[in-house]
Amino acid sequence: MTTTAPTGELDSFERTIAADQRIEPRDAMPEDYRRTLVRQIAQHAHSEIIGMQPEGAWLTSAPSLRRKAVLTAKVQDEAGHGIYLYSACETLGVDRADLTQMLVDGRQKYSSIFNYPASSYADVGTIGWLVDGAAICNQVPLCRTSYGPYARAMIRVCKEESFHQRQGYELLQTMMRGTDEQRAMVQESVDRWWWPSLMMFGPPDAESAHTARSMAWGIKRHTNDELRQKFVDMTVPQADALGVTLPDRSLAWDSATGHYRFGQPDWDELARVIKGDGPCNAERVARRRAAHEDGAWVREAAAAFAARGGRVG
Ligand code: FAQ
Repeated sequence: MTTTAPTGELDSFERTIAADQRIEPRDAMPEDYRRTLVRQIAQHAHSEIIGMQPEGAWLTSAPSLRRKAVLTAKVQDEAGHGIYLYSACETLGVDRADLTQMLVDGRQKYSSIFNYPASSYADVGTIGWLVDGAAICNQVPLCRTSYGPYARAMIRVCKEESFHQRQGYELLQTMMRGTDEQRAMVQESVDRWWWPSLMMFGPPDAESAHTARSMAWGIKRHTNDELRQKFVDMTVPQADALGVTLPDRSLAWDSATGHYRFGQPDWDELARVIKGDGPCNAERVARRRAAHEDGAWVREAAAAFAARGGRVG
């Protein structure tokens, strides 16, 4: 293991982790711990920012002023989450501008889920229900992650994700009380998003490169498969209450384990989407790159203003 600190100082790191206390930015930490956090937090931040695109595309065609206000608030929240997370990442000695550059150059990842199209308005509801629902399952335990700034950022993020999930579910409930055509839209949307939502938790534990190390360091508190199971257990009763069918014939309650049994997502598809070959990868990154380039003048103006000591004129 490479380290950023002398061995004695790393003893203190090991003691802090063993006592389940938080590591703070000025504490000594192994270089691999720092690098793992930068990778995960940056990917998480990029996901929040790229994740604005599928729903953001529906802002101009929301069916009422209320729906538009709710969706605008949600999409703005995602931008805020990205900013908290980039800030948390910067406490590890990296620069947000470099992270953004790595995203638009394809050198850093973001969640596979945002490479699927939002092709109907029902998708706004399904993203809130399933994608934010999966995000909550994954992120509530991250409020106890071992790195202090990441854990603190996650507390606020989770409160807001909870509102996002409810607004999505409420939208779907409204559509399910509507016409046959609206009910069919909801079912078609759920059919498309169910399996990609299960893939958000990452590959199966047996194939997960980082889980064991990240669990030992307290960065991850549960494995990918544990969180996927938790999501299924939480979501099946919600689907029943909504009146939709989840597209998995092997879904069944297992009274022996106290959990639902469910089928396996197409793991080859996840690998393809992660490598950049999903339905919308090229479009999402191109859009992010264009937005970054369009914002160059704002960054230049802000830098010039700061260089003058914040004085106008
Ligand atoms: N997509 O060894 P593992 C949201 C990569 S935010 C893409 O299991 P790890 C809010 C992984 O990076 C959603 N890549 O990795 C919202 C690694 O590649 P690397 C984002 C994936 O880190 C809602 C390789 O595969 N949430 O939704 C994926 O231990 C609605 C091996 O995998 C977070 O980022 C994937 N699904 O576990 C916004 C939460 N899965 O880096 C807008 C924090 C795996 O070696 C609208 N992150 N990979 O090249 C985590 O909890 C973890 O990083 C995991 C992956 C669980 C995602």
